[in-house]
Amino acid sequence: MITDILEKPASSAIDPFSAEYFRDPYPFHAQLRDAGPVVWLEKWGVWAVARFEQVQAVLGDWRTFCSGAGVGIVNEKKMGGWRKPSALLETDPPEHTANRAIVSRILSPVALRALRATFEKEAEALVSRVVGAGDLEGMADFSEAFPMKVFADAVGVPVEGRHHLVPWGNMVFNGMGPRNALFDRAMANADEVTAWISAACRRENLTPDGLGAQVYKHVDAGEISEEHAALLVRSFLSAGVDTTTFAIGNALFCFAQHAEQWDMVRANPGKVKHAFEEIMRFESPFQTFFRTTTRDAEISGVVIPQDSKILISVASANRDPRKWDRPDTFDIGRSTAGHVGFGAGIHGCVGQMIARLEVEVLLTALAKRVSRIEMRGEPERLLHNTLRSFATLHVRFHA
Ligand code: OVV
Repeated sequence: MITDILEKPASSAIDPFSAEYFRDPYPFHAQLRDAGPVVWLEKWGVWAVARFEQVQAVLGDWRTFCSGAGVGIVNEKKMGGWRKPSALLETDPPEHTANRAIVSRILSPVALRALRATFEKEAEALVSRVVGAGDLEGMADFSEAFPMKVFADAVGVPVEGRHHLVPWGNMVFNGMGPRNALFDRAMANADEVTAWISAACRRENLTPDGLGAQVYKHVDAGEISEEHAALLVRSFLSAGVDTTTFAIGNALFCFAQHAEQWDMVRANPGKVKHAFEEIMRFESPFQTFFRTTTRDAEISGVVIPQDSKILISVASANRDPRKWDRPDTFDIGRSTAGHVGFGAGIHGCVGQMIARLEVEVLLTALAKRVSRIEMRGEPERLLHNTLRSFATLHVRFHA
């Protein structure tokens, strides 16, 4: 029990779940960082950390800042959530450790090597379809099309009904926010979408050689139950589509706006890998999520009571001038070491290697064929409780 209040906490009226914030979060990030190391958000009655140092500290201390009460704004231990908690995202050690070990092996770099050739072939095919094809809607026709094909194939999801993965991702990630209009809209068709997802996670509906089927090997080995395997497969479907779709969209936007950076990639395709890390820093697709205090906790001298929700803005940490030089400059030549676009600590993105593989392969294929990514008209910003990208992004890929 901490008895001395060391510092008076900063307080802010900023609403990180408002349309104004989603349209341009960066000035709000600066205000939150400057307000203090941890800030009370009056509108929702939760805390927020927006500086790099404190974001890293919170993510590094799962004993104090747990995930088992959910990583959305709702305390799922107290209130219950809208879905059964994820066995990976919303658990703490020791349960988390065992689940993570299973998925981590399935998604390890060595295990993923077998996927590269197929991803490359599909990337070439997609790029061939879009290059010189005139005006395209870069989200649906490109950014979403790729993961929906290669990731869904890799997991081994049925082709029929696959479109349900998009509204499901919308439910999962908007569902981490408060009960606002975005939340309600995402849940509008929840029963039908959930039914399809549940079925897709079952052994008999997965291809026998995919990543999903590999989870069921642990059932055969007597380690986990059939239901538990289905829940782990659900994590692939929840975390693997929107995140990469939106990362690709953000990449198109960054390179359309910074043609000289695209020229650098084209001049040296070996730079693609690193360029993706800068995209993850500069326009992190997964912007915010929560932790919950397991006890009275101290952050830089401020006492946060037990059972408090803390918003973690990885997006803000990735642009904190206390950490980064010229944080608001998109520069594929900079060091991106330490960015928290994939999170950090024991919950750091377990799928980051497959995400990197997808984006690297796709941007490499694009760099070979496309001299310029031209934005056609104003992109339409996606208003979303946790993810940052575009609803529509009209582009033209010049040969
Ligand atoms: C990282 C992430 C995001 C969304 C859902 C999940 C994980 C999950 O495990 O369900």
